[in-house]
Amino acid sequence: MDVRSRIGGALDRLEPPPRAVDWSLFAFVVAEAMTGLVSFTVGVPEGWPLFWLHRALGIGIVALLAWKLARVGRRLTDPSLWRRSTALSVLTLVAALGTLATGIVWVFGLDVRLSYWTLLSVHVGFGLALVPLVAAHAATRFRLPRRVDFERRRTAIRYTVLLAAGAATYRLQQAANDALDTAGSDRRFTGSQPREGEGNGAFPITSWVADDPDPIDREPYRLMVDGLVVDPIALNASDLAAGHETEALLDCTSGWYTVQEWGGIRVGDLLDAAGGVAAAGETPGADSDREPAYVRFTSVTGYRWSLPIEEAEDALLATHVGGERLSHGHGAPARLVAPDRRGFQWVKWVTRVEVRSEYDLGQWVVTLVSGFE
Ligand SMILES: Nc1nc2c(c(=O)[nH]1)N[C@H]1C(S)=C(S)[C@@H](COP(=O)(O)O)O[C@H]1N2
Ligand SMILES: [Mo]
Repeated sequence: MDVRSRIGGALDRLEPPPRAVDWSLFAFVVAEAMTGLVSFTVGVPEGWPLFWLHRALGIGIVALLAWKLARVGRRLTDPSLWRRSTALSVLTLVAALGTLATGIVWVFGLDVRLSYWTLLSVHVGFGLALVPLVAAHAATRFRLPRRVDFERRRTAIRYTVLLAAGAATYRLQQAANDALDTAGSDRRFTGSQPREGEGNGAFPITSWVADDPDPIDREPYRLMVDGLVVDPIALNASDLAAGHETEALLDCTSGWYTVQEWGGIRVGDLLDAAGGVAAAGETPGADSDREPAYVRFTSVTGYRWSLPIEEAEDALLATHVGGERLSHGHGAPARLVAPDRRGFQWVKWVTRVEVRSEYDLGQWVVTLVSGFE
């Protein structure tokens, strides 16, 4: 047997039965949406396996889609086979190809922009559209999976090989990036591309969804420090420039990162200025038995995020970047600098710092809708 037919034979053995291909595509797309969304919250290098899983699954989808198209492609190309559901199939295919293509181009480090969207944002858009499309598409030709399609040992081997081949392909791609010295080789483990330079002009101004407040006047500006603290206070803009400096990496989920020197006040010092965190029983009033656990940072727009107290104390409320006073777009007079957290958690235009006892579930919604009328 020559090498060609050997590889062909191996590929044939790897190919799941038709119904299993369909169900696997559905499961892989759902898994991609989940790993993709969860990866948005990961900023520490130990989180790398999640990103690798996302890439391996994506390459798995390429293989599954190739098998599927080899089987049913004629239903799309031969007009006599068109049915009402064909339009949906085509739409689903377009979304799938769009997601795959943007993902693949992204790993090569190409920095194409569609207006102010990075290719990674377009990838996310296609991916989010793909989930309901795949679900609707599956519903038009629903067939329950059968036990014979997922015979245990073969299934386990098949999917292990598929994912391992996906991871190996990604590893090869990285080697190609390094060898060809493409921009892709400078990417972080999160996939983000570097933005070099220092200060306000060195990195983009990014609002997560719709936040776009008017510039804040420094004179009337006050920062409230309250909640479970001993002596709630209001500080003005110059109180905040307390001369603490820290280098930290901002990694935005739209696919870029930058390392900057941030200046401002340590949040721990800020809480000390308010008499310190009040232990349970120390605050007057009805909620005196609350145990302080989180510090919540709220923007003038309502956008907000909380950090566990210990982490918050070491975070910075920044007034400066790269030695310059923060520009309005980057969050003046003060923005949160939360090392190891993804960019969307670095609240800009902070007007309130509040010690709380409870986890703030609402922040997940508020960051998506703040800024809308
Ligand atoms: N109030 C507020 N803070 C915000 C955002 C926002 O939309 N509103 N966007 C976040 C996102 S998604 C990122 S990546 C960083 C970007 O900071 P930059 O605009 O200074 O680059 O700010 C974060 N802070
Ligand atoms: Mo972001």
